[in-house]
Order: sequence, then structure tokens, then C-alpha cells
Amino acid sequence: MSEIYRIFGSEMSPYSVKARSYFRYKQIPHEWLLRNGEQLEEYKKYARLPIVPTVATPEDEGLQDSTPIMEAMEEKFPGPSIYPDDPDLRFLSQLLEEFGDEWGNKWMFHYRWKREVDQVATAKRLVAEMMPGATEEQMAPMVNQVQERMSGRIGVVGSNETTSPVIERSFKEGIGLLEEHLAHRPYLFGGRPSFGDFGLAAQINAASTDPTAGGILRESAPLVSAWHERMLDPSAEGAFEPAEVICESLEPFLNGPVRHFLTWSAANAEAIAQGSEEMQTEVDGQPWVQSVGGPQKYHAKSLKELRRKFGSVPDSPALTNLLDRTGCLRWLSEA
Ligand SMILES: N[C@@H](CCC(=O)N[C@@H](CS)C(=O)NCC(=O)O)C(=O)O
Repeated sequence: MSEIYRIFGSEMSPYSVKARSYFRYKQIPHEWLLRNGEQLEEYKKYARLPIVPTVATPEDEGLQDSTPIMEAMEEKFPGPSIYPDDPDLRFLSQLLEEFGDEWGNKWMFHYRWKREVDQVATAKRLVAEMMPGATEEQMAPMVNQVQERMSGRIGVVGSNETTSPVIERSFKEGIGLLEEHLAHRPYLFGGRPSFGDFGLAAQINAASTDPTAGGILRESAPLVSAWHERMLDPSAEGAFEPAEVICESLEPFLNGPVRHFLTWSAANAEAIAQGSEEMQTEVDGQPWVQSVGGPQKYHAKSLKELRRKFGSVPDSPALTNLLDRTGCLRWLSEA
């Protein structure tokens, strides 16, 4: 039996790139396979859901969902750990990972499919990956199809006329705050990558490959740009930093984008629990309205999981006070 893990993914998929960065950092033997025509039959053997990444294990099992994939691998391959030893930092790292997967993905997906220039550039890259070796002419009908289909799906991440300015402001604020935090360290928690780095860097990296978001990043956030690129093949350069230092430096980011994300996530979970078809709330003082469908159920589940993780952190006044000051605590403590 082969000892190699196989990752079926796409260069365009942030969750796939996240999983690949993780396998690289941990030096877990793996093979990266694009899910295109050549691999489709093999991919289908392992994919319960039609998503990437899908990992085929040496035991011939299929794994999906980047977060549980990484958690399962951490148990099998503990070193070098992506969990900071300090329990407060460990939780903050999990919070930032969830933030990246859910809110960072809104940033990325919104910019990717909002404007024509990004739609066209992305559709071309997606089709080139699906049809290796095809000419522009051969690809053109498919490019149009993908552009039409995907731009119509922008609402899936909650992007619409009402929320568009909130998402764009959050992105700009977020990368500005990360730029300050990363002025003093190569990774979010110090000298080595943590759980949170993998989740957040992958979304920002995907955004950076698109014209509009990429332009904003290159112009306004050179350190964030260097970080998300470093995260494609990260290596430990030092230790995780002490909790006091990291908590102080991350406070503005928690108090802005992370608080806004949790406000949204709690309202989403509430709408699902009530069986509503639409959610309405305020994010960053602005109205947020979106329809609630299948993908939002996934978010409600992952918030529940984050709350479970928070519930298992050993009692820590420092962490509780930080989360309280930044307006995050109330959303993490609710049942
Ligand atoms: N929660 C999943 C999300 C995976 C996901 O949404 N993947 C997207 C690409 S980024 C996908 O496969 N979309 C459908 C498709 O490409 O066919 C994870 O963390 O792995």
C-alpha cells in the first residue's frame, strides 16, 4: 500500500491550497492532483460531496473539509505542532482559522465574482485548469458559462447590493490591521505557522491572484502579501511568542473584523435555528441582509464547533477579558 496521501484540489480553491500548505509544512508525504478530466474518476471514489480538497489516505479512505483534515493529521503527525502551547493562543489560533474559512472566504469570493474584470480573469483560469492544453478559442464557450454561473452565485456568500460595501470595507480594514500585526513577526503567532495562519492566509492568497483584490493587496499591504506567499510553503523560523505580546497586538483585529464576523455568524445560526429564509442583522453599524440556504447551515455547524472549542479552554481571565473588550465574548458563550 502506498504511504502517500493524495490531495485532489484546485489552484483556485483556497481550501485546497490551505490543505496543501499544511501537508508541506508537516512534511507529510503527499501528491497534489488537480481535479480535472484526467483525475475525475479517481476523485469520485473518495468524494462524498463534490468539493475540493478531497484527500485520499494511504488506508484508502476519503477525507473532506480542511479543518477536520488538519485536526486528524495533527493527531497522526504531532510535530511540528501548529497549535501554540499556550491554551489562550491555541484558542485564538482556532478562532482565526474559523474567521479565515468563513469571513475571509466572503472577502475573496465577493471580489472574485463582483466585477466583470475579476469574473473574466477567474473564469479563464478555472477553465484553463479544467481543459489543460486547450486553445483560447476552444475554451471561450466554457469561460462564458463559468462566468455566468459563478457571478450569479455571489449571493451564496452573502454578497449583494446591501452587503457589498460592508465586505469591501472589512477587507481593507482587515488587511490594514494585519499589516501592523505582521510588522513584528513572520507568522500570526510568532516565528512559526499556527492553525490560524493556514486558514486566513489561504483566503488572502486566493484573493491576491485576482485583479481587484490583488491590486489592493499589492498596493496597501506588502507584509501581508509576503506572509500569504510564505504560507504557500511555510517553515518554522522561531518559536510562538508569549501570549501577552500576541494578545495585545491582535486586539485591534479582534475588535474589528473578527467581531463583525462573529456578529454575522451568530445571527446566521439564529436564523437557521428559527427556520427563517432570510437573516437580517447589523454588521459594523451597517445593515446586513441575506438569504439563508444550504451553505449557511455549514457555517452554523462550524460556529457550534468553535463554541465547543471555546468551552473547553481552561478558565482564563486574560482570554475572557480580551474577548469581552473586543466584543467577541457574547457570541462565543451563547448556547
Ligand atoms: N469546508 C470545506 C470547503 C471546501 C469548498 O468549499 N471547496 C470549494 C472550492 S474552494 C468547492 O469545492 N466548490 C465546489 C467545486 O469546486 O466543485 C473545506 O474547508 O474544505
